Amino acid sequence: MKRIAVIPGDGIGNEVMEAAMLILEKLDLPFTFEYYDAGDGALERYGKALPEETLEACRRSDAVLFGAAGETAADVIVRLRQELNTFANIRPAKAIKGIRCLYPGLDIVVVRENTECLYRGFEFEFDGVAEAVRVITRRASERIAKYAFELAKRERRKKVTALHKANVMKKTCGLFREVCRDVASEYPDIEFNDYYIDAACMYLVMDPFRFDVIVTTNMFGDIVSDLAAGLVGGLGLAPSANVGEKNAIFEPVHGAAFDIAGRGIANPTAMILTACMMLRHFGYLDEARKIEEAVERVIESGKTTPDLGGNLKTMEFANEVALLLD
Ligand code: GGG
Repeated sequence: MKRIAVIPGDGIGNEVMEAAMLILEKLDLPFTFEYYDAGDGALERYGKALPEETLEACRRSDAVLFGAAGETAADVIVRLRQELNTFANIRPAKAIKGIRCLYPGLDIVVVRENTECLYRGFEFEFDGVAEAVRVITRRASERIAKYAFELAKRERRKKVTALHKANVMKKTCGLFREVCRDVASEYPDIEFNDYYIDAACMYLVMDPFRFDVIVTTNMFGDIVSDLAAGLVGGLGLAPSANVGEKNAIFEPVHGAAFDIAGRGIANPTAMILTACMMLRHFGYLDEARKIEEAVERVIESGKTTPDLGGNLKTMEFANEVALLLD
């Protein structure tokens, strides 16, 4: 039996989680789902965005399924990734058939280092001066670079591209680039190159097919994965996984989207595809594929949520997917 800690979180997190759970519960797999509180709401209720009980439950669980973080993202999801040492954030940007998007057929994966960089949380403010410390270590850079190459090998991908800004941040990005180049030499069958992050953003918009696997540091990875999601239809479709040696956290790339929260119109596709990443993690490959195909068929038939031009509500979309799993 796998113990899954479910944290709907803030805003649309609650709505998209309900949709994903409808699908997961239909599969009748040996999972127990235990719900925990975290986020802006938890901060109001208990004075802590990540209550101790939630953190302990996440440590004990086989996986965490997370909905969305709001204003307390740094204290909830960023902290959880660090506490659970889920060092690799895998963010695929794959065009779903039937979606009208900028780049049909695109299939790239962003591998984002998840434990350090500017998101380490070392920020200070004194007397009108705010400072942040950017931490990049050889150990974490090597670990994430190896993860990216192993992912490329496993998924039969041909190329890994490292993104950095080593001409300006000579020490931090310089170290990251050096380590990526060293690791690349251990994988002669996989093509490797590196770009400055700014140039890479332009290439991503103008010619994204030059990318396959992207590996980068924490903050660049956060930004570039939103950009990549925009190439294939937007954040409503973008799943992600945070994985470490022991723990794993599965969360859609999107945030709490307070502007549409509570109206039942959020696109649950990212959350459903995130649940599929969790199923794959546990070896349920057929189940994951079946759900992904069902999502694709519903979207291809033109039944979509408003972000994609349709008029389905969140749960109506989930029900359409669930019907195809019978
Ligand atoms: N970019 C979409 C979004 O708002 N995600 C929530 C968020 O900020 N998460 C923090 C992170 O991914 O590091």
